[in-house]
Amino acid sequence: MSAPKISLQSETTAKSAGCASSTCGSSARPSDMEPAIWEKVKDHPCYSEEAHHYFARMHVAVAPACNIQCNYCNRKFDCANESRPGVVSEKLTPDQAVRKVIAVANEVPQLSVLGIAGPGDACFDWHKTKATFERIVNEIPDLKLCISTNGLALPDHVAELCDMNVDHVTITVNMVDPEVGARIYPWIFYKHRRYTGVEAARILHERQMLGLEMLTARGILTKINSVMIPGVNDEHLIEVNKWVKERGAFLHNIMPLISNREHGTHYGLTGQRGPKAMELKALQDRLDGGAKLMRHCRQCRADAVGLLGDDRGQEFTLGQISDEVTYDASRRDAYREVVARERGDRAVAKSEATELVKAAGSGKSLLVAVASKGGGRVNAHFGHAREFQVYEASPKGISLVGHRTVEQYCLGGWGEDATLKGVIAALEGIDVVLCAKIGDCPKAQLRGAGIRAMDDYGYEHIETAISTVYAAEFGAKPLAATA
Ligand code: CLF
Ligand code: SF4
Repeated sequence: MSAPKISLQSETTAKSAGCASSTCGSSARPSDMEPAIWEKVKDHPCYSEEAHHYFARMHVAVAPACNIQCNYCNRKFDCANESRPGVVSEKLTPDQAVRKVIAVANEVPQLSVLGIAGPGDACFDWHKTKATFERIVNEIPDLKLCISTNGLALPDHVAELCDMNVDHVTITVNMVDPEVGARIYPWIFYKHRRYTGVEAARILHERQMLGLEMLTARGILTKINSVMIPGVNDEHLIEVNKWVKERGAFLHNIMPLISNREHGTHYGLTGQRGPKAMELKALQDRLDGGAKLMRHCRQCRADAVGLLGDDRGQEFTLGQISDEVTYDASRRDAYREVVARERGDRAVAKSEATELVKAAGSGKSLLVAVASKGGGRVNAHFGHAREFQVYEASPKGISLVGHRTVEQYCLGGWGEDATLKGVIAALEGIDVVLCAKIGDCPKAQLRGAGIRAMDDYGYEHIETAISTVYAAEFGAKPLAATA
């Protein structure tokens, strides 16, 4: 049987000139990362920003029970179009989960990680989490296993996580001061007892720190997720960042509170607002130099499937999966070979782009929103984008600093004015939009809002396109002229 034909995405390489660099097959490991760590993160879309352009995760919703209550959570509410942790369309038994993972692995060659992120707590609902992982290790041994937990039951399962080769654990830590915690957690259930108030928050805090220390001691990479709740813990997250850095956290991911009245959460019902995109960025910028930040989180559903910015979960509901599925590794294997070549070329392009931006010596920064379908390229049409990746170009280089979710503006060849207004509002603070194609009308309306939209760099590597715009803006020579 011949190997299946796989490309990154048909549009991704449409204008690339083929493999011109000498880095084909390069692992493109960043210079500041040890080889053993790179091996663990290079295919994990959450732990490596670079990997998220190429690789996908899937969550299986096998763990519905939870041992605490967070004021931002209501697991009864479900909307298939919404992306928010704890939200799920159907809960699965471990057997159903294994069937679904195999079906997805056969269809989504980018799949590299299986995560259990609820819809309750993966460590509290431990038997289902463990049963699922044990079966998957036998079926698809190279799939990375990952869990997300509130941390209360985590210390009880660290040894088993180690035994199952789970390399990646996320703990949600919203406070290190129980007084702050009492405003986030009304109760916890611990050792057959219910605790409330400051006492509940103190126990949770101690268990979270113990779990983190145990994972660090065993070399398991631990990411800390924190929900930024304005007026409750926003300033306090600076302290949280220090604590988790001292205890060996690999990444700190600060996520905006999602709070709407219709979600029925305590915060939603009491009018607690979430932060604006620029408030989140300002806090993240203040943490520069602390625990390394993750800035590309998409706040996934507990049944998400696919690249981080492109949830395909609705294509893989149980009703769409046949009763008998057998794993076929050929598509995933072929895809990995393509990615190895592509990421080597991208590393060269990124390094050249960074040099160009630094050489401009302007001292200015530019916030650029990019429409991308993956592969690290400017390859989505403005009207088709459901999110924009936000990059900052500054004398320090070019970095991904977040994303903005939008409603798709163009459906079936025409766009709604009201939708466009929402897109423009979501792009607040952005200087330039880069996309593969944009019409005159949205371009003009963006210009009216002070945002320049360009489709001159369609299908380029993202960093190459940004550096060319930056150089043109601030007076340095464009990349082509320096080659
Ligand atoms: Fe899932 Fe979480 Fe593992 Fe990733 S998600 S359990 S670490 S595989 Fe990723 Fe989603 Fe953000 Fe989580 S983008 S919410 S950080
Ligand atoms: Fe909801 Fe997770 Fe909090 Fe449990 S830990 S209440 S599932 S957000």
